[in-house]
Amino acid sequence: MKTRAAVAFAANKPLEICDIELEGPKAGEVLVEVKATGICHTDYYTLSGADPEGLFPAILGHEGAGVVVDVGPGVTTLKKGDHVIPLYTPECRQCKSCLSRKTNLCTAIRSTQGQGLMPDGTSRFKCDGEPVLHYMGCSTFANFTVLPEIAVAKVREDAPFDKICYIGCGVTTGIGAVIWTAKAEAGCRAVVFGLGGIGLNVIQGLRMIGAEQIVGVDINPSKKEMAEKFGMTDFVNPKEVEGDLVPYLVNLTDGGADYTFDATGNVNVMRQALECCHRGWGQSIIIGVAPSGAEIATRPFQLVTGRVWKGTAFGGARGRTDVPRIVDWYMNGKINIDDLITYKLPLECINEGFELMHEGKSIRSVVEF
Ligand code: NAD
Ligand code: 022
Ligand code: ZN
Repeated sequence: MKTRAAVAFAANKPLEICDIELEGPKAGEVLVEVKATGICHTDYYTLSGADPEGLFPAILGHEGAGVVVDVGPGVTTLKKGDHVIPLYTPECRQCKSCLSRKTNLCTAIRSTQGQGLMPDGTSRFKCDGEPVLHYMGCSTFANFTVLPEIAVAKVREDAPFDKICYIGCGVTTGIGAVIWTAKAEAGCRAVVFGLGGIGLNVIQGLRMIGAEQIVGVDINPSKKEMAEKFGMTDFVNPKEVEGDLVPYLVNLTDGGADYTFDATGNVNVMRQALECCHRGWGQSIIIGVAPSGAEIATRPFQLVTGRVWKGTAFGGARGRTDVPRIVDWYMNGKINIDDLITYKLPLECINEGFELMHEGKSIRSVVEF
C-alpha cells in the first residue's frame, strides 16, 4: 500500500512530504493508521545530524496515537479497530529485563530498533524502490506505520488522539519519573529544572502524588505562568539569583530537596540538581538527554553523604501495562494534557512545528492526519 509521510532524507534538511510504499504487517506485527503525532526533541536532535546514531533516510516521530487496521500472523493481543499508542520502549514480558521487574528497558527488539529495522531485520517502508528506515520503532510521521505487537499499547476508544498522542512520550516520561523512578511520596519537597514539555509533566506528577513543595527552575521567565497552573509552588530564575544557585535552593527547600529532576539535558544543571538534594536521602533523577559525548561530574562526597543519582527512560513506564492507565487518568480529569498542546498543524506544516520547538515557543506541537 501507499502512505503519506514526512521523510528525513538527510541530516539538517527539512522533512519532505511524500507518498511512500508500505508493506503490510508480517508475523507478530500490526499495521496502524496514525491519527495524530507530537513533535519531540529527539526527532529534532536526530534530524539536526547531532545524533551520531541517527540514520537516513528515515521516517521520524515517536509520539503517536492511532487505530489498528490490520494484524499479521500470530498476533493475539490486538485486533482491527483497536485504539493504540506506539511504544519506543516495548514490553515483551518475557526477556530478562521484563521478568526482572527492576527496569522497563525491554531488550527483545533493541538491536534491530536501534538500526531502524523491524525485528526480522528489514524495513517496511520504501521510496522509489529504496528502503527507508524506521525510527525508535515507531515512525509516527507517517499516516500508516507497521509496529511489533510488543511495541503497542491498547487504550480506551473514547480518548481523543490529538491529546493522548503526547502520552506516547512527554506525559509518561514526566509523570512516570515521579511515580515509578523516584517513587516520590506525599509531603515531599521537590525541585524541577526545566519547565518545558517534560518538566511541566513532572510538576503535574508531583501535584498528583501530593508533594508539599514544588520548586520550578528555568532561565526563561515566560515558563512561570504555565508551571504555576500545573502545581509549581515556587519559581526560581537562576539568572536572578545572587550568588550560587545550589545553596539558594537548599535554603528554599529547608535543607535540600527530597527529589530533584533534570528536564533540561544540560550536564551543568544535572550537577546542580544532584547537589541541591537533601543530605542523607535526596534523590536526583536525570530525564534530560545530554548531547552525545557529554559527561557529568560531582564530588564523591555528594554521594557518600547519601544523595542518589538516577536516570529514567520513558519515566520507567512499562508501556503496555502503564500507558493505558495514564490514558484513564487523563479521561478521568486527574491530569491535564489539553493546555500543553500549544499548536496543531497538518502534516504539510510539520517543519514549522520543528521551528516552534527549536525557538522555545511551543510546549507541544501536534500534527493531525
Ligand atoms: P523543552 O525545550 O520544552 O524544555 C527545556 C526547558 O529547559 C526550557 O524551558 C529551557 O528554558 C530550560 N532550560 C534550558 N537551560 C536551562 C538551565 N541552564 N537552567 C534551567 N532551565 C533551563 O524540552 P522538553 O521537551 O521538556 O525535554 C527536556 C529534555 O528531556 C530533553 O533533553 C529531552 O530530550 C529529554 N527527554 C527525555 C526522555 C527520557 O525518557 N529520558 C523522554 C523525553 C524527553
Ligand atoms: C524520547 N527520548 C528523548 C526525547 N524523547 C528518549 C531518548 C532516549 C531514551 C529514552 C527517551 C533512552 C534511554 C535509554 C535508552 N534510550 C536505551 C534503551 C536500551 O538500550 O534498551 C533509547 C531508547 C530508544 C532508542 C534509543 C535510545 C531508539 O529506538 N533508537 C528507548
Ligand atoms: Zn520524545
